[in-house]
Amino acid sequence: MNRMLVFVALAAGPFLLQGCGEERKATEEVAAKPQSTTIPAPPPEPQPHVVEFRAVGKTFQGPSEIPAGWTTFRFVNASSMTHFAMLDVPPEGITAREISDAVMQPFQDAMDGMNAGDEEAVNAAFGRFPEWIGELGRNGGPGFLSPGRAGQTTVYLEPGHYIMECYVKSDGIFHTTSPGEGQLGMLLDLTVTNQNSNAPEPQANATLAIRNSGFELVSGELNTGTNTIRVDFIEQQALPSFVGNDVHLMRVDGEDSIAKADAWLDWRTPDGLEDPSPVTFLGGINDITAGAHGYFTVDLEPGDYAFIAEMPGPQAAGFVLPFTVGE
Ligand SMILES: [Cu+2]
Repeated sequence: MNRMLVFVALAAGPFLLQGCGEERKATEEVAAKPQSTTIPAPPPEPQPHVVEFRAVGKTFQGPSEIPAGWTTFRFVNASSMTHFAMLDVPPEGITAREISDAVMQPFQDAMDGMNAGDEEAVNAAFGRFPEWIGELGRNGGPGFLSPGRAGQTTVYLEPGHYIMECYVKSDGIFHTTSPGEGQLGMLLDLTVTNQNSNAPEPQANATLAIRNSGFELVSGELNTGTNTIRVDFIEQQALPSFVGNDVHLMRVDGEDSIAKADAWLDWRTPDGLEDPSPVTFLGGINDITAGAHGYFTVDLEPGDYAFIAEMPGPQAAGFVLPFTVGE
């Protein structure tokens, strides 16, 4: 068949089909008539858009592409370690592989130097950071979560490229550090498409404000059962630990729980961020730009808890807010 014949056959196709279906079409119209008098059903309520990511061993598992808009990250910690899932916004064209080589390896070398008390090695490692490190942005993501738990954190995602990371340590090695040539640690490329999920913003029962001076519960209260906490990042800062303001929820089981967590949350010390964590973490939300906000949802049993930040000395800085939930 030459090209012209193919065209003729395709063009004739629909007409031939229509001819065959004429009789059936008339019958359908009669049957459909009573329906035209019924009131059309209201459009379904927009539902939260939930994406699930799992921590398995020292890896992230989850979709590589998700729609834009309000996105609820259901983070399942299926491992025996504490993890979190910070969302980085890398400079244009920078992938997880490049971050691994150019940023995470120098961080590991610096940590090794700190543990060895070798200041020269620490400075040499920090000196290897690429120029673009200052352009690395952050967009929240689930906070610390103890083994076997699931957490829920909701953030607004613009279309673009994100990288999920967890830099808890095991045996002095950051989870972000490549476990071997060509392999990625806890770093995951995530593409947010131009399509918007149109998911609604969550409804919160309490609002926590974050300023550079610390936490303040500005409205609502925490109750037994399910709580959704809105977190307003009113101010953001560059801390000496290279990160900024965030909030995590911990259980206060004993008198020294807060002191233990306070010491653990500085990754620059040998025991800092080293798994296992000294307290139980129930989730939270990582750094977001000043002026933005996000949410996290937790189920609380009666007991004592505290909001706490991942930074050097959170308690002295105003970033510990204890609270009690009654029966
Ligand atoms: Cu981890």
